[in-house]
Amino acid sequence: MDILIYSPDGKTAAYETGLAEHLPQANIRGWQPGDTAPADYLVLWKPNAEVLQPREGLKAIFNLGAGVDGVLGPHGDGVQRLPAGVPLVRLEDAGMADQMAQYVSAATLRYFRRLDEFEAQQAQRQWKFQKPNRLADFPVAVLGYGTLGAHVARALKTFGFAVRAWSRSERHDDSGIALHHGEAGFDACVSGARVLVNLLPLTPQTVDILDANLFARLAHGAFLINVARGAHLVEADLLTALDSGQIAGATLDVFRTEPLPPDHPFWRAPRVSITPHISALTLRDETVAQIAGKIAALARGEAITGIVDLARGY
Ligand code: NDP
Ligand code: OXD
Repeated sequence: MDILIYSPDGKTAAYETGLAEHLPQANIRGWQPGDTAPADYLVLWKPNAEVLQPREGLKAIFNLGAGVDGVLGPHGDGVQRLPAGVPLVRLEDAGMADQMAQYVSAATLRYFRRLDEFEAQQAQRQWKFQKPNRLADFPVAVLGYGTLGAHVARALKTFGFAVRAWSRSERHDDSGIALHHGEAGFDACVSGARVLVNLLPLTPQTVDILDANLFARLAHGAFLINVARGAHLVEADLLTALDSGQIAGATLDVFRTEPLPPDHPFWRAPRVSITPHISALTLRDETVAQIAGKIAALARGEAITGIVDLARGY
C-alpha cells in the first residue's frame, strides 16, 4: 500500500518514520511538488490543491487534526477540491481531550479564584483580600459537546461548576451536565453564563458565532475562553465588550490570522490572555497510532469512526 503525507511546511519525516513502525509493509513518502503518483491513503494538514488532485487507488484522506476547516474552508467550499467519493477522516481525541480539559480548567479556575486579579495586585505590591466567587454565581456554558467539548464539560463539573453544554443534535447522558441543542436550545445554554467556552467546529453555521449578540446574553462581567477557531470570534465585538465590561476577560488560543500579527489590538488589550494555538497539540505518537490503526482496519475491510460528514462540515 502507498501512503502519501503532506504538510504545508514540508516536514513529514517524523510522520513517515512513525507510520512505518506501525505499517512496515507500506510504501510511505512525503509529498514533493509535482507528485501526482497513485496513493492508497493521504495523510495531511491544510493541503494545497495539487496534493488533493484525484489519485488512482485513493481510499481515504486522513486529516492531522480534529478540525477539518483547513481542508473544507470556513464556508465549506473546499469540499469541491476533494476527490469524489473518498472519505475524509479526522482525528478523534488522540491525546487532545486531556490537554483541552487541562487548559480550559486552568483558565476557568484562574477567573473563578480571581488569580488574574491577584497577579495584577502583585505587580503593584498590594496585599489585599478579594471576596471569593461562589460556584452558584459561576455557571459555565460549553459550546460543542463532541469529543473535546464533552470531556472538557465533565472535567469542569468535577470542580463543582454548574455546567451547561450545547450541541447540534439532541444528547442524553448521566453526567449531570445540562444539555441543550439546536437553535432552540442556544439561549438556555448561554443565558447568564459567567464563563463561555467555545469548542465548536468551524462551519458555515458556526463562523462568527462569538459576537455582540451572544456576549449580551451572558452575565455582565463574563469570561470568554476560545479554544476552537479564530473565525468563530468577531474580534471587534470582543474589544467593544471588553471596553464596556460586559466581558471581563478573554483567554484566546486561536485567531483569524495565525501567528497573531504584532500590531493586533489583542496584544495590548489588558484583560486578554493569548496562547499560540497550543491548548491541545497534535501528539505525534498518539496520532500516528490512531491513523495507522484505521488504515489497517480499512485494509481488512472494516468500518472506521471519525469520517467527516461533508454536508454538515465536521
Ligand atoms: P466533534 O465533531 O467531536 O464535536 C463537535 C461538537 O460541536 C458536537 O457536539 C456537535 O454537535 C457540535 N456542533 C457542530 N455544529 C454545531 C451547530 N451548528 N450547532 C450546535 N452544535 C454544533 O469535534 P471535537 O470535539 O473533536 O473538536 C472540536 C473543535 O475543536 C475542532 O473542530 C477544532 O476546531 C477545535 N480544536 C482546537 C484545538 C486547539 O489546539 N485549539 C485542537 C483540537 C481541536 P453534535 O454532537 O450534535 O454533532
Ligand atoms: C486541531 C487543531 O484541529 O490542532 O486538531 O487545531
